[in-house]
Amino acid sequence: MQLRADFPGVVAEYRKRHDEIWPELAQALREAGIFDYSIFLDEATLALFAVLKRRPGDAAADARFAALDTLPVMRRWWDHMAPLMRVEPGNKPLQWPLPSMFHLP
Ligand code: RM4
Repeated sequence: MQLRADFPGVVAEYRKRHDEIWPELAQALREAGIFDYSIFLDEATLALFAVLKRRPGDAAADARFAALDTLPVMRRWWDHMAPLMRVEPGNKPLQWPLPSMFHLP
């Protein structure tokens, strides 16, 4: 994801809004099987790197994860965050995959 450099104080505001994440959104993320979710900032480029972990083997949680983008609370959150982030039409944050370069299990 990508923060917008033209929003004054964007880094502090992005952190503040996530420190105050809506309980309803946190609950939806957990119900989608997410048990560990972090977002890191590249301060030089304002790129955000998100990594989340999900519990395997729960088909209902898998279905909720697949449907996360359609939830009204997620859409409201995206609208709330859109002034701070580069977004697609509909305000979903722009996202792009990062190829794995190394993994030592
Ligand atoms: C991010 C972005 C993601 C959401 C997290 C909680 O800024 O909106 O879509 O999953 O917040």
